[in-house]
Formats: sequence, C-alpha cells, structure tokens
Amino acid sequence: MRYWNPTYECMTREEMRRIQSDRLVETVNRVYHNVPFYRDKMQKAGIEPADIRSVDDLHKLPFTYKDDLRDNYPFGLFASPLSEIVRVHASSGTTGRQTVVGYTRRDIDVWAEVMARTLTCAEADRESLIQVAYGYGLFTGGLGVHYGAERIGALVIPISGGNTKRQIQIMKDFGTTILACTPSYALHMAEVMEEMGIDKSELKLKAGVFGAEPWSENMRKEIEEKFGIMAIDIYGLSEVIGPGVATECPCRCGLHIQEDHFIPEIIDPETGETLPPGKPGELVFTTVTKEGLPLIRYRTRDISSLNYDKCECGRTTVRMSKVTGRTDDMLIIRGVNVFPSQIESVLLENGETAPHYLLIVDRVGRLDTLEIWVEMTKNMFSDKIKNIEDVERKIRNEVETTLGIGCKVKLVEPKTIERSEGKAKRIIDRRKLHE
Ligand code: DLL
Repeated sequence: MRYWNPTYECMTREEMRRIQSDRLVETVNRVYHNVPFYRDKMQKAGIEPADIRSVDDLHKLPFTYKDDLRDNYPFGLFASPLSEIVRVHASSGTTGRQTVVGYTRRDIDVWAEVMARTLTCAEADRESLIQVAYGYGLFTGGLGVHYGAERIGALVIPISGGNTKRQIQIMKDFGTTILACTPSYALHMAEVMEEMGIDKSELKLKAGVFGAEPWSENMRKEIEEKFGIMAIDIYGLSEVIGPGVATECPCRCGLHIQEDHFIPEIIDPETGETLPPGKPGELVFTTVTKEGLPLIRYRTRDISSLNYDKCECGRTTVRMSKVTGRTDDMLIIRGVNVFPSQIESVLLENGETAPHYLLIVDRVGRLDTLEIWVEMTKNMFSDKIKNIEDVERKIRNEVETTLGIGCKVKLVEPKTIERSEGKAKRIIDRRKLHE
C-alpha cells in the first residue's frame, strides 16, 4: 500500500486528537481576533477562546452556514488581509451572491498536500499522466486536482471539461493513466469513445478520481468496466477547501477524511446535536489549518456517517460513508450546484408567468438535463398576440446566464401543474443516483 504522508494518515487516534486539539485552539483564537462575525457570534453564545481547550469542546461553538458566507460577500469572513490572499474561488452561479473562498499561500500548500494524498489513494505517482477534466476557473475541481498532481510530480494534462472527442483522442495519444472528472462525465466519455470506435485496450488508463456530485455503486461498476479501471470517489466542497477533503482508498469502503486539517462531526440536522459514529446525519466540518477562510462547524447539508475503525489499507483516519443526499434542496446538475430558489427568482422577476413551476431533472444518455415547466398566466394564455416561444426563449436565456447551465423551458396551460397541500413538490429528479 502506498501512502503520501503516513505520519498523518496512519497516526494513532490519540496523536490525531492531540494535533486536532492544538490546531483547533489556534484556529478559534485566529477567527476570534480577526473576524468580527465570529467574535460577535461567540460573544452572543457567551464563549471565549479560552473555553475551547480540546476537540471535546468543539460542540460549544456555534455553527456556520452557507448564508453567513453570502451575507458577508465577498470577503467578509476572511481571516487574513487581502495582501495575504493569493487565490479566490467561488461556487457556481454566475450572478447573485456567490460564496467566495480565499486562500493564502499556505492554504494552497495544504490543498496540494491533501490532493497529493487523494491521488496517491488512486495509486498515482511520478510516472502517472493525470488528465484533469474537471472545470478550471472559479470552480475548485480543476486547479485543486492540478496542484495535487504537480505536488506528486506526475505529468498533468490540464484539459479542463468539455470537447469530449478531443479528451478521448488525447487520452489515447498521450497515454493518460489517471482520469479526473465528474462520474457522469466519465460515463459520457465512455459512450463517445465507443462512437469513435476506440476500445479500452487502446488506452493506458488505470484509475479515475471521480466526485463533485453523488454517484451510485452501479455507476462505479459501469465506469470500471467501460474503461477497465479502478474508480475512486473523492469528496470536497469549496468552502472547506475544494476537492481533497476526503477520498476513498483502494479498499473503497468509505472515504478517509484528512482530519488533521478538517475535523468532521455528524449532527442531527433538526436539533443540532452531535450523533455517535455510524449514525447518519448532517456532515459538519471545522477547518483547523486554514488561514484565509477558516470555518467553524460549517454545516455542509450533506448526509453521511462516520466510521473510526482502522481501515484495511492501514490508514487510521476516520472514514465518512458515501454522501447519500442533502438536507436541503440543492441539486447538482452537470457538476453545477443549483438551488431551485435561483430558478424561482428568475421566473418571478420575469413576471410573465404564474408562480407555479416544476423542475424536471433527468439523465439523457450520460448527460444531465434540466427542463423547466412553468404555467402561463390566464391573460397570457388568452392573449393570442403574445408569442409563447419568445417568453420561453427569454426565460431560458435568463436561467442560463444565472446558473451557467443549459435548460429547456416549456410554458404550460394554467392549472396543469399539480398543486400540493403540504410542501410543494417542485422537483422531479429522474436520475437514478442511488442504485
Ligand atoms: O464539488 C469540490 C470537488 C471538486 C469535489 C472535484 C470533488 C471533486 P462545490 O462545487 O463547492 O465543490 O460543491 C460541493 O458537491 O457539498 C456535495 O453536495 C457535492 N459533492 C462533492 N463531492 C461529492 C461526492 C466541489 N464525492 C458539494 N459525492 C458538496 C457526493 C459530492 N457529493
């Protein structure tokens, strides 16, 4: 078994707790003194930095939410002056309040380290040719994997997403050994490869690191068969660092969390109480080495559970189960995080339709599709002059510029969308992500 940094990946639980505690104390002091938001919050909760002495005290600290980042847009939660920040990334969505994350030079260094550990789990080394087909740009996927691959000394192919035929040609011609992209894109690539008449035996691909969206064991089987590779699930979120928060090892029985940097907890999303190992609940992270944007008890909204048993691979770091869903209504469509409320506000601002809509997400071939059904108003329905197609096009363009993903818009007759007596059901997700 190969490790990138066995000192941390295989240390005893006691040593890990000691390191986490020391780093937690430092982080709490840092945010208390550098970020007014955290100081106010802690003061309101009646807590001082001196009250936090070890990881046992973690539960005393207040939670942080995505909305806190939005409310302090763009840089309000940074704990370093901008002169120390060397990079920013942001969550998807091209307008509105994005969540912006900032990295100091040392944060970038930590990120490369955790990504080097991740890629080593996929058996990457200096001989590897790593094709990075995650998007480069404000999304953390591309550059996150890129820096980890360079840290290992592998050869990086920074192709970014899209242009699938070229991806496959390059994979074949260059002899790519590791592919990094979303699992749905990997399946799409496999299909295009078939159309191009290229057989997996013509490739040198050995492994893939797939993440940024939920995927099932069936999808894993299919990807592994179609490419003849080992498919590894990698997890992360921009707020915490990007990819590199947790990764499967070759045993593929849970994702090892890089917990010397990110302390996980599982909580009951309703009560906020900490749940014991093995119980599913909402995953919460506290970063303990980040300088630019440290986060205290950040609510990911992702559902998972924790396992502290030593893994067969020899790593002692806690494992999280594959993410099975979210506690909110965020959808991930073609790797882009989409909140139905973003679409709703486009529809409301547009003003030409009724406030009844339905989002139909599907997977056609290997690509996610989004169809928006929205009811016409009575007036519009009877107004023969209004061109339905024009309105559909207008909404489509607005949704596309807001979210950065394509969609289909269909205006339907008044009263055709089913009304609900309880929570409105506005989403039909036909993708089978958990089978
Ligand atoms: O998706 C970071 C990333 C890039 C991870 C490349 C892995 C590979 P965000 O765009 O901020 O960051 O989206 C974070 O995506 O809260 C989960 O809901 C979801 N997610 C990420 N990885 C996985 C995974 C990147 N392996 C949000 N399984 C997270 C299930 C995942 N969901």
